[in-house]
Amino acid sequence: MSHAIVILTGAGISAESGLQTFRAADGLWENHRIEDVATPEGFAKDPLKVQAFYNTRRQQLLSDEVSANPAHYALAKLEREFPGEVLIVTQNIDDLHERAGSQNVLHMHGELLQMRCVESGQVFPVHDDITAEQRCACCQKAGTLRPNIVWFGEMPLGMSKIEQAIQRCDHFVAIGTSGHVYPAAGFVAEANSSGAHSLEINLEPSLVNSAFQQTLIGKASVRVPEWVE
Ligand code: BV8
Repeated sequence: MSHAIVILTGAGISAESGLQTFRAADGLWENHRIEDVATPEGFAKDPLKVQAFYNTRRQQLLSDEVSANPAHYALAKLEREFPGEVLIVTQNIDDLHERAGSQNVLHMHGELLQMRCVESGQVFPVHDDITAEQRCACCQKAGTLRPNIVWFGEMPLGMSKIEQAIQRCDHFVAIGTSGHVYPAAGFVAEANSSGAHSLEINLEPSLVNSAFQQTLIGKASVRVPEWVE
């Protein structure tokens, strides 16, 4: 039987790369709850505000201060050396797993460096600001571009692929996620019922820590390379 590992990562794996986590910002941005800004309703109500929120985070991600950290590199090494499949299901919208060399990465909440045409659903790479006046390459209309990001109330990406991978895996590892957001926080229960060994690596026990068979507490940049070794 081929071995397979599913690794679920959250904002905590990118914290030491200089990217803010949600709970550290106690879910706030310019005194708005992320859950209120990162929603289709928030975008419909004030697209400029929401675009500005993501333009700021994109600039931060592309700045020289932000780079992959030892946790990202350890997972890329695991993918190269493990004699089976390693799938990273990330809730993060940054590209730090890819910068560290991981190839089998599924961004279930979308990607900050992509935008999507609301008319056609076509996805484009983006490396600078998205503005309201910008004409879309596919429909030539201004104002039809949105961040290719899954907002609260929207269906996460790749769910059937994720569910199949979890059913098949024999190791399920969650790294740097607080267990607040579903359906990601429910994956460990699925992994346990498909007989996988479940491990949580986090700075503190998550809201779903009791569902994990094993826990490693500590910083991802320290614990993940230790675990990969
Ligand atoms: C959906 C993109 C349905 C945006 C994101 C009540 C019960 C259950 C569910 C719900 C409910 N009410 C509403 C829902 C659904 C909702 C939800 O779960 N809400 C929560 C708030 C209750 N979920 C959804 O809406 C999802 N969609 O359910 O669709 C559906 C079905 C059919 C058809 C249509 C729809 C969509 C959720 C996706 C939202 N988008 N991101 C953006 O990024 O701007 S979520 C966003 O927040 C992140 O992507 C991430 O997932 C989440 C933050 O979570 P974490 O990654 O865990 O980060 P956090 O800061 O919370 O934790 C960091 C952890 O790291 C901490 O534990 C910390 O201790 C640790 N840490 C810190 N430093 C380190 C560290 N660990 C190690 N080392 C360190 N150095």
